[in-house]
Amino acid sequence: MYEEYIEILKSRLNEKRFEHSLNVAKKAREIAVRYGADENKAYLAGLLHDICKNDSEEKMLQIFDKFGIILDNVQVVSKKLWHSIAGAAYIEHFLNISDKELLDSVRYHTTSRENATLMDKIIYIADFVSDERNFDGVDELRQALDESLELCYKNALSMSINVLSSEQCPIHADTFKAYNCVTL
Ligand code: DGI
Ligand code: FE
Ligand code: FE
Repeated sequence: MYEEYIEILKSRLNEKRFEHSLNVAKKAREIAVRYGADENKAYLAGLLHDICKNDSEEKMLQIFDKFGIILDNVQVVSKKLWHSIAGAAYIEHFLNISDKELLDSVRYHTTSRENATLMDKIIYIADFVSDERNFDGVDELRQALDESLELCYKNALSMSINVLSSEQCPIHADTFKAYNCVTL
């Protein structure tokens, strides 16, 4: 069932990113089982979430152009946000996947968003705590996840905002909106 997608990923991603995608898929399925979401959808969204990560800027700009995607000011300068926007469009239009929940979870896997769905949160978190991640604080995030999805989600958003602001990067409004609407 996933084989055709795995072959496509292998052809589009470098080895490290391919392994990351498999790990995120596995983690997403695990979180979905634990927190009552569709485990197959979570696995597939995890597999595909970084499908455009190794694309050139030109290729992603072509995708935006082809599908009428207009970037806002922060997105224009934050090229690291491009792969999630391009990825969702690629999956919809080239892989013919129409499931909105899956597409949105890929679209918002980097910034998250206001009123994120359970699937959005699962992919956002799985991307953060997948097996190969080893940044400072990742074990605390994994512990938080054992306790509460919301707690882990809030801590991950907070960590992103801290890291980005310490590096004086622009922070997308979707990240702040996501953070502000967590009720904990
Ligand atoms: O694609 P991954 O590396 O697996 O993870 P990701 O999609 O979460 O991308 C993380 C990168 O995106 C990381 O370098 C930080 C950057 N990023 C996330 N949110 C923002 C951002 N960069 C800017 N400038 N603004 C954001 O809001
Ligand atoms: Fe990503
Ligand atoms: Fe990722």
